[in-house]
Amino acid sequence: MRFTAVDLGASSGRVMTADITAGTIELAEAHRFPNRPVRVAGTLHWDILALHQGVLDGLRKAGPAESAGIDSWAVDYGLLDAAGRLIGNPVHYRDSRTADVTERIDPYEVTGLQFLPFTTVNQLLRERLDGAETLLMIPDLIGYWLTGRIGAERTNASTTGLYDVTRRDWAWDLVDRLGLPRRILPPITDAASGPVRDDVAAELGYSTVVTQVASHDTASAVVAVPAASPGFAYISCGTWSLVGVELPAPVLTEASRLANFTNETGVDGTVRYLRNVMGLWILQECLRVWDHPDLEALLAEAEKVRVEAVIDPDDPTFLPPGDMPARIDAYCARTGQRPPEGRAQAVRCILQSLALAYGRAVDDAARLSGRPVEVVHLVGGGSRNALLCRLTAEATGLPVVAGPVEAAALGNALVQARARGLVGDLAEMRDLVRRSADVRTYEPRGREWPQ
Ligand code: ADP
Ligand code: LRH
Repeated sequence: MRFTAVDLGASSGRVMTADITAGTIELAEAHRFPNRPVRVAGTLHWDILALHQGVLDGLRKAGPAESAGIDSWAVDYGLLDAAGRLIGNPVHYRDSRTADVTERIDPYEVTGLQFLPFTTVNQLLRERLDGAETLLMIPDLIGYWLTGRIGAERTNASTTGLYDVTRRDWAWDLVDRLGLPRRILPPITDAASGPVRDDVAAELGYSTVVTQVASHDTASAVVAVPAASPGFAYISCGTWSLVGVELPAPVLTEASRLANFTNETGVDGTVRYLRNVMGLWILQECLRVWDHPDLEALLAEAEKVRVEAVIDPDDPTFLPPGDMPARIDAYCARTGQRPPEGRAQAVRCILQSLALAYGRAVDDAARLSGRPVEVVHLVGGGSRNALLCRLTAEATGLPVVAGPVEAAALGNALVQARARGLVGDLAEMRDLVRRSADVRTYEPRGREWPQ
């Protein structure tokens, strides 16, 4: 059976077809389009209409399938008025409107979330909500435009700072305490599906059903981690790196809060216990500032150089868009280190620093959850970066299994296949990925760079 996975990442959107049988899964790219944020009158927005157009173009190119599913980055949302029209254009989580947020407002023991300044709740408190009737997270918004159906998909709802991770419902007491209108939060859904609107079917040239998947891209990516047993950590490695373990229940201890670990909801009641690491975003911004040199050639050069400097990728200076090479230099000056010289050294400095941050996060996840970790699965676009994978094996002291690259799209398609009875539980879905995906293992060796 053929399924279509729409996966909107912070750097690109893609529409993939997945041909799934009881024993195999074959993924192919139907369409890829850049996700280019737009600054308007000082505010950084997602170009939501261009993204929606990319989805329509992709669905048209992909052609008919059993169903389609949508996932995207978390946290961000659109607001609808009483007539169901979008009010304003969704704001990007890297916009400066939350730059002054330095403390959490949602209680850790309720939401279980790490502190991130741009969490939905912090954005909402800086938003005019007078005319707003409905809040839709980005995949729910695209789903609404395709099908006319309104709902809050659970995995994404769990990233808002307004979700009670234990009671598995909106944290209504918190919503009331913050003075946010209850009406804007739609019912939380786990398995909603429905046909596309007639006008959408006319535009696509066929009709299809949109099946609700784990619409938070990280939740979908973790579904497709090809782990064979529970003792694994994952690094979902794209624009962000999400580093942690999968658990049956949240960890809401004080030690966990202090280590800034999050408990996001996954499929089948699982918890993604992880920390956000700033990820390849820093490299992406360097490439933009350097006018897009060839990444693979640059990585080959970075293999050959040595550099001492280490940055903390999670330093707030690296969050907003901007001149990352200059910020790395400034960071090094501030911390008494010799800055990297030239692009290859800068790239190596970023990758070593990320690998060290991954090492800390994997250690913390294992220690705070009590879950032993024997292997690290690195999935997403970063799994194509052999140097990063090797450094990660060195920094964690564990074998790193790299791939699949398009984990989120695979997880998206697998959850659709399950809705049609083609596959069973998480273990079965992962078996299928293990049998079909291209992965490469990097064994740990001695570290070749300073701590
Ligand atoms: P997102 O879903 O956040 O848009 P992806 O999972 O698509 O991110 O990953 C994008 C990242 O993958 C890029 O920033 C880049 O660093 C890395 N990447 C993509 N292609 C390659 C490649 N050929 N070699 C090394 N790294 C790559
Ligand atoms: C990764 C991701 C991550 C969130 C961030 C906003 O794409 O969804 O899980 O923290 O974007």
